[in-house]
Amino acid sequence: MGHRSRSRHPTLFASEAVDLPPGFHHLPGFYDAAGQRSILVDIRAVLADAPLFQQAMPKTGAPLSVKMSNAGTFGWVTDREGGYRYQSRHPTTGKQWPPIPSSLLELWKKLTGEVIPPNLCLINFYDAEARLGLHQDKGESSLDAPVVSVSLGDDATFLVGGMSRKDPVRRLRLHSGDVVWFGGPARLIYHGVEGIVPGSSSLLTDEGFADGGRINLTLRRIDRPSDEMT
Ligand SMILES: O=C(O)CCC(=O)C(=O)O
Ligand SMILES: [Mn+2]
Repeated sequence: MGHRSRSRHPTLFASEAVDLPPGFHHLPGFYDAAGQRSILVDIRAVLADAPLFQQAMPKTGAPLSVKMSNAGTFGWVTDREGGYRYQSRHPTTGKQWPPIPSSLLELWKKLTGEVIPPNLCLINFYDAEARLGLHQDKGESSLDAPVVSVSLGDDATFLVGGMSRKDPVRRLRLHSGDVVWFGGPARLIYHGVEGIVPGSSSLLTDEGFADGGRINLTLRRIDRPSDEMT
């Protein structure tokens, strides 16, 4: 296999991305069609209790293009006044987040071998215009525990960077049913979502999510006693 020359942002898709960083795992097709539907049933129940909501950037209040919700003891929330934070309640309903579905707790254990379960499941919904800029999963999330993420619905172009924001970025095409997880030396890797490929999967529309799009579920562990929560 010849080496292709590397531009600043080389385009590499899953089958070519043989040199993912140590600690970064991409499991294409981890869930088959039935497995994907089953997870979506669980997520639909979570969203019925904790609907997707509009996040906003700290200070500017600029809206995030990705709509979000959460399950677990903590949820990730951001708005102009409060900035990025983890909190126990949904910002618009005021209710505690529903529990993380057991299917996802099992996934976490199976993949990572971690004894302590995740206590946050961020639910990201991407429509045709949504994207997520390069970032590290930092804040109060535990650096000892990995991050596990499940893709459902339309394909996404996932960006895998390095430990510095300036490091070259490679593009990884994520399909419905793929799982990505990263920990150890890759725990603080820069990553993001450049965009989705609208209409590339019928999973969400088949399951009654009228607008199609992509759902991503991100499991993390937050190291903070729950009695300190807002
Ligand atoms: O949507 C994805 O695949 C990644 C989501 C992500 O990085 C995050 O929520 O922190
Ligand atoms: Mn992330």
